[in-house]
Amino acid sequence: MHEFEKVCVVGLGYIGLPTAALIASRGIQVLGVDTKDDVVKTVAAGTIHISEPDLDGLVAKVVSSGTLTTATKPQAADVFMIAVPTPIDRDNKPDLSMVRAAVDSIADVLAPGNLVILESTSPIGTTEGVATQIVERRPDLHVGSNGKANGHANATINVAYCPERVLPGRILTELINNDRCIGGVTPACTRRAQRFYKSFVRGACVATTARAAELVKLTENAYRDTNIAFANELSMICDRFDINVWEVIDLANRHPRVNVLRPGPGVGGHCIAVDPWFIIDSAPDLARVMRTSRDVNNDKTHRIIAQAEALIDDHPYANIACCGLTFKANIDDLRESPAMEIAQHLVAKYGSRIKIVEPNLRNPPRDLADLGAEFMDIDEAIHACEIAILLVDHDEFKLVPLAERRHLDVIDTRGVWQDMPART
Ligand code: SAJ
Repeated sequence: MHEFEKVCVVGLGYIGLPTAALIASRGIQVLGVDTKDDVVKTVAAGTIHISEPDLDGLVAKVVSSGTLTTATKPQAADVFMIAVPTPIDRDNKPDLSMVRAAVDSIADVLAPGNLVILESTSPIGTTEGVATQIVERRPDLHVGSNGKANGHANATINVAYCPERVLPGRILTELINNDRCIGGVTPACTRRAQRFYKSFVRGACVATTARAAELVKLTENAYRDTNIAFANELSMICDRFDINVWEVIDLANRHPRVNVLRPGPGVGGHCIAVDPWFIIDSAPDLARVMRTSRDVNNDKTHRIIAQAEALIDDHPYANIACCGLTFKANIDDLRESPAMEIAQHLVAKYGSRIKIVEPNLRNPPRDLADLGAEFMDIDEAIHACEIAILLVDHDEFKLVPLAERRHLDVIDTRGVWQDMPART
C-alpha cells in the first residue's frame, strides 16, 4: 500500500486548486474542500473559478477521471493540506481565523498516522500553533515522532509547514519545478512531509524547521517589497530633479553587482503588499527597513494620484485614459491593485472624463462603472483622450507606436512609453 493514497486539500483558491489538481494528476485520490458552495460546485463540474493558464484543462481531466472530487467538509485521508487565505486586518495584523477554522474542520476526521501540512503564508510560530490546536481538540493524538520510544506508537500524527512560492500566471510550472522548503514541528515530521512533496515536486525539497520555513516565505516577499521600495523611492527622487529614472536604472544596472527593480504605481497583489506585515507585526522594533518599505510603496500610489490630479486640473476639458487596472501585467487579478486604487480615485473625482482600458477583464469592475467610468479599448481611448495615465505594462500598451500617441500628455508609471518626453 502506498503511504499517501488519499489527500484532502482544504481551500480551493489560487494555491489549493492547482495543488489539488496536480496531485490528482499523479493518480493520487484528492478531495478538494472549500467552505464556499459555489466554488465546490464549479470544480465538481470540471470547471474553474480563477484564471490561470492550463489549469482549466487539468481540472477538467482529473475531475472526469475521478481522482479529484470536492466537498464542503473534510473527510478521512492520509494527508491534509491547508491552503486558506491569511489576510491582514485593518490594523495590518495577521488574521489567522481561516487557518484556525480549517484546523477545526479537519480535527474530527484526523486519524493516527496522518500528515497535516500548512501551506498558507503565516507568521512565525503558526505551525506550532496548529499542532497545539490539534491536540487540544484531539487529546487522543500525539504530534511528533518516534512513537514507539515515547509510548505513542498508535496515536502519532505529523505536522509541517511548506510555503507555496508560485508566481501567478506560471503556477502549474512553478508548483512542479520550484524548490520547496519543508519544516516540521519535529525532525520526523519534516522527513515525512519531505517524502510527500517528493512524490510530485521535481525541485529540491529542502528540510528545515517549521519556524524557519515560515520566515523563509515572509523573507522572500519582504525582500522583494524592499527592493521595489528602493526603485519607487529612486523614481520620486528623479522626479524632483527632473531626471529620467528609467535611464538612471538602466545605466546603474550595467554595474555587475547592481540590479535595481522597476518603479511602478505602488505594489499590489495578495502577497508582497501583505506578507511584510507578518514580520513587522512580530518584531515592530526591529523590522524598520521593512516597515519603511511598506510606507514608501504605499506613498508612491498617493503621489501618482496627486500628479494625475495636477495634470488633469491643468487641462479642464481633456479626457483621460487610465491604462490598466490589474496589479501587474497581462493578468486579470485586481487584488490590492494600486492601479485600481488610482482609477477609483480619479473616477470618483472626474467621472466619465476617465476612460478605463483593461484588456484582460471581460467585465468592467462594478464599482468603477457605478461611479460613471467609461470602458474602451486602447484604440478608442487613444482617439478619445488627450491625457493618458499608464498604470500597468500590459503587452497591448507596449504595442502602441509613438506616432499614435504623440498627441497625448502622458504619466507613464511603468516606463513603457519612454520614447517620448513623459513624466513618471
Ligand atoms: N512590481 C514592481 N516592480 C518590480 C516588480 C514588481 O512594481 O520590479 C510590482 C508588481 O507590479 C506588482 C507587485 O510588485 O504590483 C507584485 O508583483 P510580483 O510579480 O513581484 O509578485 P506576485 O505578487 O505576483 O508574486 C509574488 C512572488 N514572490 C517573489 O517573487 C518573491 C511569488 O514567487 C510568490 O509565490 C507570490 O508572491 C506569493 O504567493 O507569495
